[in-house]
Amino acid sequence: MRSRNNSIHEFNFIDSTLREGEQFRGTHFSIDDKREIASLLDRFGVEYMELSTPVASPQSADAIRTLADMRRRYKLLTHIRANMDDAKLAVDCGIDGADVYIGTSNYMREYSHGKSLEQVIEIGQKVVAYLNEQDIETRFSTEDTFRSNFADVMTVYRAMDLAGVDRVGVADTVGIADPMQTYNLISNLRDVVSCDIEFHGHNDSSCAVANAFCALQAGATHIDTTILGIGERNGITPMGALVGRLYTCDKALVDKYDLCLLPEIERVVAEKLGIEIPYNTPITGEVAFHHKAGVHTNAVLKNPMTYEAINPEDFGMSRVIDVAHRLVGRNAIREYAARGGLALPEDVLNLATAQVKLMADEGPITLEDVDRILSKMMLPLDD
Ligand code: HCA
Ligand code: CU
Repeated sequence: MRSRNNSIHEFNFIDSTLREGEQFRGTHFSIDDKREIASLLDRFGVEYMELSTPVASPQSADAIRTLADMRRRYKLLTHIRANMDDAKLAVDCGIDGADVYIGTSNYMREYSHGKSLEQVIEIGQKVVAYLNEQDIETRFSTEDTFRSNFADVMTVYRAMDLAGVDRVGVADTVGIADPMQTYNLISNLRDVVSCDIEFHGHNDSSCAVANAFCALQAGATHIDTTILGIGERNGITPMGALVGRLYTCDKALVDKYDLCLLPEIERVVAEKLGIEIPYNTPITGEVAFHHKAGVHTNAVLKNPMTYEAINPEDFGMSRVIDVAHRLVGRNAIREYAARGGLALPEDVLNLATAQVKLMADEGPITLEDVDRILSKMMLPLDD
Protein backbone atom coordinates (compact mmCIF):
# COMPACT_ATOMS: atom_id res chain seq x y z
CA MET A 1 0.00 0.00 0.00
CA ARG A 2 1.34 3.46 -0.79
CA SER A 3 0.18 6.26 1.40
CA ARG A 4 1.12 9.85 1.97
CA ASN A 5 -1.14 10.99 4.72
CA ASN A 6 1.55 10.95 7.41
CA SER A 7 0.34 7.66 8.75
CA ILE A 8 2.67 4.77 8.15
CA HIS A 9 1.27 1.68 6.50
CA GLU A 10 3.12 -1.21 4.96
CA PHE A 11 6.91 -0.98 4.93
CA ASN A 12 9.93 -3.24 4.54
CA PHE A 13 13.35 -3.22 6.11
CA ILE A 14 16.28 -3.75 3.80
CA ASP A 15 18.98 -4.87 6.18
CA SER A 16 22.35 -3.79 4.80
CA THR A 17 24.58 -5.02 7.64
CA LEU A 18 26.28 -7.30 5.10
CA ARG A 19 26.74 -4.49 2.52
CA GLU A 20 26.81 -0.98 4.02
CA GLY A 21 27.90 -2.66 7.27
CA GLU A 22 30.87 -4.25 5.50
CA GLN A 23 32.00 -0.70 4.76
CA PHE A 24 32.31 0.00 8.51
CA ARG A 25 35.83 0.36 9.87
CA GLY A 26 37.06 -2.97 11.09
CA THR A 27 34.33 -5.20 9.60
CA HIS A 28 35.76 -8.52 8.37
CA PHE A 29 32.80 -10.88 8.15
CA SER A 30 33.67 -14.45 7.16
CA ILE A 31 31.12 -16.46 5.18
CA ASP A 32 30.11 -18.17 8.42
CA ASP A 33 29.62 -14.76 10.07
CA LYS A 34 27.42 -13.72 7.16
CA ARG A 35 25.36 -16.90 7.43
CA GLU A 36 24.92 -16.44 11.16
CA ILE A 37 23.91 -12.77 10.90
CA ALA A 38 21.55 -13.45 7.98
CA SER A 39 19.91 -16.34 9.86
CA LEU A 40 19.33 -14.18 12.94
CA LEU A 41 17.86 -11.39 10.84
CA ASP A 42 15.71 -13.91 8.99
CA ARG A 43 14.33 -15.11 12.33
CA PHE A 44 13.80 -11.49 13.37
CA GLY A 45 11.76 -11.04 10.19
CA VAL A 46 13.55 -8.49 8.02
CA GLU A 47 12.09 -8.57 4.55
CA TYR A 48 15.36 -8.10 2.62
CA MET A 49 19.09 -8.62 3.14
CA GLU A 50 21.51 -6.66 0.98
CA LEU A 51 25.01 -8.07 0.41
CA SER A 52 28.14 -6.47 -1.00
CA THR A 53 28.56 -6.63 -4.75
CA PRO A 54 29.99 -9.90 -6.07
CA VAL A 55 32.48 -7.77 -8.00
CA ALA A 56 34.16 -6.73 -4.73
CA SER A 57 36.03 -10.01 -4.13
CA PRO A 58 35.70 -13.78 -4.59
CA GLN A 59 34.44 -14.14 -0.97
CA SER A 60 31.75 -11.53 -1.66
CA ALA A 61 30.46 -13.58 -4.60
CA ASP A 62 30.70 -16.84 -2.61
CA ALA A 63 28.74 -15.29 0.26
CA ILE A 64 25.87 -14.41 -2.10
CA ARG A 65 25.86 -17.92 -3.59
CA THR A 66 25.95 -19.45 -0.09
CA LEU A 67 23.07 -17.37 1.22
CA ALA A 68 21.12 -17.90 -1.99
CA ASP A 69 21.19 -21.64 -1.32
CA MET A 70 19.98 -21.31 2.28
CA ARG A 71 16.38 -21.67 3.38
CA ARG A 72 15.18 -18.17 4.16
CA ARG A 73 12.16 -15.92 4.15
CA TYR A 74 13.91 -12.66 3.22
CA LYS A 75 14.73 -11.64 -0.33
CA LEU A 76 18.42 -11.67 -1.13
CA LEU A 77 19.78 -8.51 -2.73
CA THR A 78 23.12 -7.33 -3.86
CA HIS A 79 24.28 -3.77 -4.43
CA ILE A 80 25.72 -3.09 -7.86
CA ARG A 81 26.95 -0.24 -10.00
CA ALA A 82 24.87 0.59 -13.02
CA ASN A 83 26.71 -1.52 -15.55
CA MET A 84 26.01 -4.74 -17.41
CA ASP A 85 29.02 -6.74 -16.21
CA ASP A 86 28.08 -6.18 -12.55
CA ALA A 87 24.43 -7.02 -13.27
CA LYS A 88 25.34 -10.27 -15.09
CA LEU A 89 27.61 -11.49 -12.31
CA ALA A 90 24.95 -10.64 -9.70
CA VAL A 91 22.33 -12.68 -11.55
CA ASP A 92 24.78 -15.55 -11.89
CA CYS A 93 25.19 -15.59 -8.07
CA GLY A 94 21.49 -16.38 -7.52
CA ILE A 95 20.08 -13.11 -6.16
CA ASP A 96 16.38 -12.30 -5.87
CA GLY A 97 16.93 -8.60 -6.44
CA ALA A 98 19.53 -6.02 -7.40
CA ASP A 99 20.00 -2.60 -5.85
CA VAL A 100 21.50 -0.63 -8.71
CA TYR A 101 23.00 2.78 -7.98
CA ILE A 102 24.68 5.64 -9.74
CA GLY A 103 25.75 9.09 -8.57
CA THR A 104 23.73 12.07 -9.75
CA SER A 105 25.36 14.96 -7.88
CA ASN A 106 27.78 17.23 -9.70
CA TYR A 107 30.56 15.80 -7.51
CA MET A 108 29.73 12.25 -8.59
CA ARG A 109 29.20 13.14 -12.22
CA GLU A 110 32.47 15.04 -12.36
CA TYR A 111 34.77 13.07 -10.02
CA SER A 112 33.27 9.57 -10.01
CA HIS A 113 31.76 8.06 -13.15
CA GLY A 114 31.87 11.19 -15.38
CA LYS A 115 28.55 10.49 -17.13
CA SER A 116 25.97 13.02 -18.33
CA LEU A 117 22.36 12.79 -17.16
CA GLU A 118 21.36 11.26 -20.49
CA GLN A 119 24.07 8.62 -20.16
CA VAL A 120 22.96 7.85 -16.59
CA ILE A 121 19.41 7.24 -17.81
CA GLU A 122 20.56 5.21 -20.81
CA ILE A 123 22.71 2.79 -18.80
CA GLY A 124 20.04 2.62 -16.08
CA GLN A 125 17.39 1.61 -18.61
CA LYS A 126 19.65 -1.01 -20.12
CA VAL A 127 20.53 -2.61 -16.77
CA VAL A 128 16.93 -2.53 -15.53
CA ALA A 129 15.66 -4.06 -18.80
CA TYR A 130 18.22 -6.87 -18.53
CA LEU A 131 17.37 -7.60 -14.87
CA ASN A 132 13.64 -7.55 -15.61
CA GLU A 133 14.20 -10.11 -18.37
CA GLN A 134 15.96 -12.31 -15.81
CA ASP A 135 13.00 -11.95 -13.43
CA ILE A 136 15.10 -10.10 -10.88
CA GLU A 137 13.55 -7.47 -8.60
CA THR A 138 15.14 -4.13 -9.40
CA ARG A 139 15.89 -0.94 -7.57
CA PHE A 140 17.58 2.12 -9.03
CA SER A 141 19.00 4.77 -6.74
CA THR A 142 20.60 8.13 -7.29
CA GLU A 143 23.60 8.30 -4.98
CA ASP A 144 23.98 11.65 -3.17
CA THR A 145 20.38 12.57 -3.98
CA PHE A 146 20.25 15.58 -1.67
CA ARG A 147 23.23 17.30 -3.32
CA SER A 148 21.89 16.59 -6.79
CA ASN A 149 19.81 18.94 -8.84
CA PHE A 150 16.18 18.28 -7.86
CA ALA A 151 14.85 18.36 -11.44
CA ASP A 152 17.65 16.02 -12.57
CA VAL A 153 16.89 13.34 -9.98
CA MET A 154 13.16 13.53 -10.67
CA THR A 155 13.92 13.09 -14.38
CA VAL A 156 16.02 10.02 -13.61
CA TYR A 157 13.39 8.55 -11.28
CA ARG A 158 10.59 9.08 -13.79
CA ALA A 159 12.64 7.46 -16.56
CA MET A 160 13.45 4.47 -14.37
CA ASP A 161 9.84 4.08 -13.30
CA LEU A 162 8.84 4.02 -16.95
CA ALA A 163 11.62 1.51 -17.63
CA GLY A 164 9.85 -0.88 -15.22
CA VAL A 165 11.96 -0.62 -12.08
CA ASP A 166 10.33 -2.05 -8.91
CA ARG A 167 11.77 0.65 -6.63
CA VAL A 168 13.61 3.90 -6.84
CA GLY A 169 16.06 4.78 -4.10
CA VAL A 170 16.74 8.10 -2.40
CA ALA A 171 20.19 8.19 -0.82
CA ASP A 172 21.43 10.71 1.72
CA THR A 173 24.98 9.62 1.04
CA VAL A 174 26.80 12.21 3.17
CA GLY A 175 24.19 12.55 5.92
CA ILE A 176 23.15 16.15 5.31
CA ALA A 177 19.39 15.87 4.89
CA ASP A 178 17.02 16.97 7.63
CA PRO A 179 13.62 15.39 8.34
CA MET A 180 11.65 18.13 6.59
CA GLN A 181 13.81 17.97 3.46
CA THR A 182 13.46 14.20 3.44
CA TYR A 183 9.71 14.44 3.84
CA ASN A 184 9.42 17.01 1.06
CA LEU A 185 11.63 15.17 -1.40
CA ILE A 186 9.85 11.87 -0.91
CA SER A 187 6.41 13.50 -1.05
CA ASN A 188 7.33 15.06 -4.38
CA LEU A 189 8.74 11.79 -5.63
CA ARG A 190 5.54 9.99 -4.57
CA ASP A 191 3.72 12.12 -7.16
CA VAL A 192 6.30 11.41 -9.87
CA VAL A 193 6.63 7.61 -9.76
CA SER A 194 4.20 4.78 -9.28
CA CYS A 195 6.81 2.23 -8.14
CA ASP A 196 7.98 1.68 -4.55
CA ILE A 197 10.37 4.13 -2.87
CA GLU A 198 13.43 3.25 -0.78
CA PHE A 199 15.29 5.57 1.58
CA HIS A 200 18.94 5.18 2.59
CA GLY A 201 20.21 7.74 5.09
CA HIS A 202 23.63 8.31 6.63
CA ASN A 203 24.03 9.59 10.17
CA ASP A 204 26.79 12.21 9.85
CA SER A 205 24.59 14.88 11.40
CA SER A 206 22.49 12.57 13.61
CA CYS A 207 19.30 12.65 11.53
CA ALA A 208 19.34 9.11 10.09
CA VAL A 209 16.52 7.73 12.26
CA ALA A 210 14.36 10.86 12.04
CA ASN A 211 14.89 11.02 8.28
CA ALA A 212 13.96 7.36 7.82
CA PHE A 213 10.82 7.91 9.89
CA CYS A 214 9.83 10.99 7.86
CA ALA A 215 10.54 9.09 4.66
CA LEU A 216 7.97 6.53 5.77
CA GLN A 217 5.50 9.24 6.68
CA ALA A 218 5.94 10.74 3.22
CA GLY A 219 5.19 7.43 1.52
CA ALA A 220 8.48 5.52 1.31
CA THR A 221 7.95 1.77 1.31
CA HIS A 222 11.47 0.45 2.01
CA ILE A 223 14.08 1.63 4.52
CA ASP A 224 17.75 0.66 4.56
CA THR A 225 19.06 -0.16 8.01
CA THR A 226 22.01 -1.93 9.57
CA ILE A 227 22.52 -3.51 12.96
CA LEU A 228 23.84 -0.82 15.32
CA GLY A 229 23.84 1.53 12.31
CA ILE A 230 27.23 0.35 11.07
CA GLY A 231 28.41 1.63 7.69
CA GLU A 232 30.81 4.05 6.00
CA ARG A 233 32.02 6.70 8.48
CA ASN A 234 29.52 6.72 11.38
CA GLY A 235 27.01 4.70 9.40
CA ILE A 236 23.32 4.75 8.56
CA THR A 237 19.91 4.31 10.24
CA PRO A 238 20.29 1.72 13.04
CA MET A 239 17.55 -0.90 12.79
CA GLY A 240 16.98 -1.06 16.56
CA ALA A 241 16.54 2.70 16.90
CA LEU A 242 14.12 2.84 13.98
CA VAL A 243 12.15 -0.04 15.48
CA GLY A 244 11.99 1.98 18.71
CA ARG A 245 10.82 5.06 16.84
CA LEU A 246 8.09 3.08 15.04
CA TYR A 247 7.06 1.28 18.24
CA THR A 248 6.53 4.56 20.09
CA CYS A 249 4.41 5.74 17.19
CA ASP A 250 2.30 2.56 17.11
CA LYS A 251 3.39 -0.76 18.57
CA ALA A 252 1.43 -2.63 15.92
CA LEU A 253 3.78 -1.29 13.23
CA VAL A 254 6.58 -3.54 14.45
CA ASP A 255 4.69 -6.54 15.76
CA LYS A 256 5.57 -8.40 12.56
CA TYR A 257 9.14 -8.67 13.90
CA ASP A 258 10.49 -10.98 16.62
CA LEU A 259 11.49 -8.06 18.84
CA CYS A 260 13.01 -10.15 21.63
CA LEU A 261 15.75 -11.21 19.19
CA LEU A 262 17.05 -7.65 18.84
CA PRO A 263 19.42 -7.72 21.86
CA GLU A 264 20.97 -11.00 20.70
CA ILE A 265 21.44 -9.81 17.11
CA GLU A 266 23.15 -6.64 18.28
CA ARG A 267 25.32 -8.58 20.74
CA VAL A 268 26.41 -11.01 18.02
CA VAL A 269 27.27 -8.23 15.55
CA ALA A 270 29.05 -6.13 18.19
CA GLU A 271 31.09 -9.13 19.25
CA LYS A 272 32.16 -9.90 15.69
CA LEU A 273 33.24 -6.28 15.27
CA GLY A 274 35.01 -6.15 18.62
CA ILE A 275 32.95 -3.16 19.75
CA GLU A 276 30.61 -2.49 22.67
CA ILE A 277 26.94 -1.71 22.13
CA PRO A 278 27.01 2.06 22.81
CA TYR A 279 25.66 2.74 26.33
CA ASN A 280 22.90 5.04 25.09
CA THR A 281 21.61 2.86 22.25
CA PRO A 282 17.80 2.94 22.27
CA ILE A 283 16.28 -0.27 23.70
CA THR A 284 19.45 -2.35 24.01
CA GLY A 285 21.92 0.15 25.50
CA GLU A 286 23.01 -0.40 29.09
CA VAL A 287 21.04 2.61 30.35
CA ALA A 288 17.98 2.36 28.10
CA PHE A 289 15.68 1.38 30.99
CA HIS A 290 17.64 2.79 33.92
CA HIS A 291 15.61 4.95 36.33
CA LYS A 292 17.41 7.06 38.87
CA ALA A 293 15.87 10.23 40.34
CA GLY A 294 13.49 9.71 43.28
CA VAL A 295 10.58 11.42 41.52
CA HIS A 296 10.99 9.08 38.54
CA THR A 297 11.48 5.85 40.46
CA ASN A 298 8.52 6.59 42.74
CA ALA A 299 6.21 6.92 39.73
CA VAL A 300 7.80 4.05 37.77
CA LEU A 301 7.27 1.70 40.70
CA LYS A 302 3.55 2.55 40.57
CA ASN A 303 3.26 2.52 36.79
CA PRO A 304 6.34 2.17 34.53
CA MET A 305 4.59 3.96 31.69
CA THR A 306 4.89 7.21 33.64
CA TYR A 307 8.51 7.43 32.50
CA GLU A 308 8.78 4.73 29.83
CA ALA A 309 7.64 4.96 26.21
CA ILE A 310 8.87 1.45 25.50
CA ASN A 311 8.12 -1.63 27.57
CA PRO A 312 11.50 -3.37 28.06
CA GLU A 313 9.79 -6.76 28.31
CA ASP A 314 8.61 -6.48 24.71
CA PHE A 315 12.30 -6.68 23.76
CA GLY A 316 13.41 -9.19 26.38
CA MET A 317 15.05 -6.40 28.38
CA SER A 318 14.45 -5.38 31.98
CA ARG A 319 14.26 -2.08 33.83
CA VAL A 320 16.64 -1.03 36.58
CA ILE A 321 15.65 1.07 39.59
CA ASP A 322 18.92 2.58 40.75
CA VAL A 323 19.22 3.17 44.50
CA ALA A 324 22.95 3.75 44.99
CA HIS A 325 23.15 7.54 44.64
CA ARG A 326 22.21 10.83 46.30
CA LEU A 327 19.05 11.38 44.23
CA VAL A 328 17.47 8.23 45.63
CA GLY A 329 13.91 8.37 46.98
CA ARG A 330 12.47 6.51 49.96
CA ASN A 331 10.05 4.51 47.82
CA ALA A 332 12.91 3.13 45.77
CA ILE A 333 14.74 2.13 48.95
CA ARG A 334 11.56 0.54 50.31
CA GLU A 335 11.08 -1.49 47.16
CA TYR A 336 14.77 -2.46 47.01
CA ALA A 337 14.69 -3.65 50.62
CA ALA A 338 11.44 -5.54 50.01
CA ARG A 339 13.03 -7.34 47.05
CA GLY A 340 15.75 -8.44 49.47
CA GLY A 341 13.10 -9.71 51.88
CA LEU A 342 13.21 -6.71 54.27
CA ALA A 343 10.09 -4.83 55.30
CA LEU A 344 11.32 -1.47 56.61
CA PRO A 345 9.25 0.47 59.15
CA GLU A 346 8.75 4.12 58.05
CA ASP A 347 11.22 5.65 60.52
CA VAL A 348 13.93 3.13 59.57
CA LEU A 349 13.21 3.74 55.90
CA ASN A 350 13.63 7.49 56.35
CA LEU A 351 16.87 7.01 58.22
CA ALA A 352 18.23 4.55 55.67
CA THR A 353 17.36 6.88 52.78
CA ALA A 354 19.06 9.78 54.56
CA GLN A 355 22.17 7.67 55.18
CA VAL A 356 22.40 6.56 51.55
CA LYS A 357 22.20 10.21 50.46
CA LEU A 358 24.85 11.29 52.98
CA MET A 359 27.19 8.51 51.94
CA ALA A 360 26.65 9.27 48.24
CA ASP A 361 27.50 12.91 48.91
CA GLU A 362 30.96 11.71 49.98
CA GLY A 363 31.55 9.96 46.63
CA PRO A 364 30.22 7.27 44.31
CA ILE A 365 28.62 4.33 46.13
CA THR A 366 27.60 0.82 45.13
CA LEU A 367 24.70 -1.51 45.89
CA GLU A 368 26.93 -3.22 48.45
CA ASP A 369 27.13 0.09 50.34
CA VAL A 370 23.32 0.34 50.30
CA ASP A 371 23.10 -3.27 51.52
CA ARG A 372 25.48 -2.48 54.36
CA ILE A 373 23.40 0.54 55.41
CA LEU A 374 20.21 -1.54 55.31
CA SER A 375 21.62 -4.45 57.23
CA LYS A 376 22.97 -2.13 59.94
CA MET A 377 19.54 -0.50 60.20
CA MET A 378 17.90 -3.85 60.62
CA LEU A 379 20.16 -5.08 63.40
CA PRO A 380 18.27 -3.56 66.33
CA LEU A 381 15.03 -4.96 64.98
CA ASP A 382 16.53 -8.43 64.65
CA ASP A 383 17.66 -8.41 68.31
C1 HCA B 1 27.84 3.36 -1.43
C2 HCA B 1 26.92 4.55 -1.42
C3 HCA B 1 25.56 4.35 -0.82
C4 HCA B 1 24.57 3.80 -1.81
C5 HCA B 1 23.15 3.83 -1.37
C6 HCA B 1 22.14 3.30 -2.34
C7 HCA B 1 25.12 5.76 -0.38
O1 HCA B 1 28.44 3.07 -0.40
O2 HCA B 1 27.98 2.74 -2.45
O3 HCA B 1 22.45 2.40 -3.10
O4 HCA B 1 21.01 3.81 -2.34
O5 HCA B 1 25.09 6.04 0.80
O6 HCA B 1 24.84 6.56 -1.28
O7 HCA B 1 25.63 3.53 0.33
CU1 CU C 1 25.40 4.44 2.16
